[in-house]
Amino acid sequence: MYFEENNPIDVVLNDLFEHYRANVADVDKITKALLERAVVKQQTDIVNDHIAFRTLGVPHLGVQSFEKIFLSFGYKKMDYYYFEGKKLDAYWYAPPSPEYPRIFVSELRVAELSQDAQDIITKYTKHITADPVDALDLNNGKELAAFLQKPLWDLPTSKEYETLLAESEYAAWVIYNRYYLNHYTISIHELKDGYNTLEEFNAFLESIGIKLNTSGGKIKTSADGLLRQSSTVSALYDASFSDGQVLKIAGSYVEFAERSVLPEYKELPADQITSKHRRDGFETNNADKIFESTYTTQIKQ
Ligand code: OOG
Ligand code: NI
Repeated sequence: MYFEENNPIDVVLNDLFEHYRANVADVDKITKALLERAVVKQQTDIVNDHIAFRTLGVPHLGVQSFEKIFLSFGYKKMDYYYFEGKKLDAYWYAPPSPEYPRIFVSELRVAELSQDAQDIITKYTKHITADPVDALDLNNGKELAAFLQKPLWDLPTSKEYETLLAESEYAAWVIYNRYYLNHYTISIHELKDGYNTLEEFNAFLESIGIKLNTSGGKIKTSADGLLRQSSTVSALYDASFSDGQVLKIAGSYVEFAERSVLPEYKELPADQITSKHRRDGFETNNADKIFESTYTTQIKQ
């Protein structure tokens, strides 16, 4: 939850978060435990480092369509990341002011998949012949929020889902989950002593029964050592397919980020440190492992 004002960015972020917490049980589980232990006084004291979305690289969809919503809120497109093994491109977007979360948007390189996988994705997306975001009133927060919950294509069959899953877990995730918020991220460095390092926070999470992503180790560390991230593993949800089959599939997860103070601000007193003094952006090698929070290889462990 963010702010009370009625501007589009707040309406959209609030609505995304409400759907996300209703779907991902770990969100309320973690929040409740933080409140009980008086780590925070209220839910809104938890700082949201960033949120993430996944898209398909086909005409009229993908980053260049999706980003229009957030660019209209004053977000600024920042660095590009490439994930060779997973066939993904991604960008991050800096918020219009520091109280809003960063945004991380990735896109599948659909043209690099097998013909079978491409055919499935094309079957469900070929009716999209104009950028759906262009039809929206970007000043209308309610309309934008509804758009982000609205499926743009039909449900696939369970067999099509399994074909995609065997080749690209990401493709399977997007074909079923669409533009669903993939995760929100708790800023660990903003919490009180005892909880503000990732080692301590992960120990807290495991003590309340949260399962962590272990790909590349529980803590993923950037080359400069200043951005450390960990994440939960998605639960499995019963998903109904167009052929009437129900499969257990991945949904969303929760991430945790610890951003250290940049070397040039090391001498600043603790009470003067704000977000601009900390490591910003993302890190390819961390992200590559965090994507796996929805992958069968992590969930089935
Ligand atoms: C995004 C994974 C990357 C990060 O913070 O580096 C990421 C995803 O799973 O869609 O969230
Ligand atoms: Ni993330």
